[in-house]
Amino acid sequence: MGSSLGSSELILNPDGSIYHLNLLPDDIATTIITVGDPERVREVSKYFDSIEMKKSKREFVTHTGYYSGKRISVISTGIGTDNIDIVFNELDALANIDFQSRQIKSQKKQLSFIRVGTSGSLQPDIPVDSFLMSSTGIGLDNLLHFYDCGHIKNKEMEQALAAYLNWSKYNIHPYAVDFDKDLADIFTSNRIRLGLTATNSGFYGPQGRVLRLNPAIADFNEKLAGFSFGDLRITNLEMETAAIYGIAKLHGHRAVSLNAILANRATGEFSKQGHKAVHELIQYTLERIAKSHLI
Ligand code: R1P
Repeated sequence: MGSSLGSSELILNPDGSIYHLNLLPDDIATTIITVGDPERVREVSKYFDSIEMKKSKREFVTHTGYYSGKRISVISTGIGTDNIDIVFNELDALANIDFQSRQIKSQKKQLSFIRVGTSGSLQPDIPVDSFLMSSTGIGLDNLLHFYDCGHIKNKEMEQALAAYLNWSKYNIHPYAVDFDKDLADIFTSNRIRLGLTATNSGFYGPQGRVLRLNPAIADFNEKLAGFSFGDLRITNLEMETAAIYGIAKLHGHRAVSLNAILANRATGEFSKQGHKAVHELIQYTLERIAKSHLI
């Protein structure tokens, strides 16, 4: 028997639910769609054949139901890798920690995470409203540096990135984590391209946007766009994927990130029908899950 987790380590609400997500272990399915926007949760669950559970707290809205015989949870993470740390640690706790004994279960449950998010392209030839699956998440934030994670990273890519970017003088130490290939196979088709997705900790300066503040790195997006690894380029920039890949893999879960490209940062274009593109990606995701081995 391992030692039990203390009450400031594993924080439970008075009803026994996990601290931020406000969920009980039975509330979640093993297939979990994550979205950034809390409003997008019902845009996913409106396609479900039945909804068994709806709960929320802060920006974390969760619906669980059935689509074509598959039990699916959809949860909003809000924006950013700091929220990913909370959501993914708490979802793992719901699956793999016994809340009565406060001990880690000996038999682990593996969850499958599918991010359905939005993103900006860094390459002029990747148009707005297209779909992109992230084969690797490249973290420019620092979340994964707080975990013992050497064994799950794509070290070859990390080394190539560090040498190419040479951004340690800005305290940027990129980490690279790959998608789960088996899970990705479910979503692979000629409708969705593959790319390397950079994840950063902000929307403006950390994505090369200049409103009134001067950037520390003037050619930030162009430099990212110039990196290639084999056939793959850094294609897009958003705020969650690398952290999702990292925290999911560290827990032994599977993750894939699907992006609707709403902006093209290289051409300056922004989608005029972003809502439609996101809806099509939601439908694509659900149809692929329906036809898959996921339960
Ligand atoms: C920024 O507007 C947000 O949109 C993107 C970014 O990753 C960030 O969370 O994704 P979502 O639309 O999934 O939130």
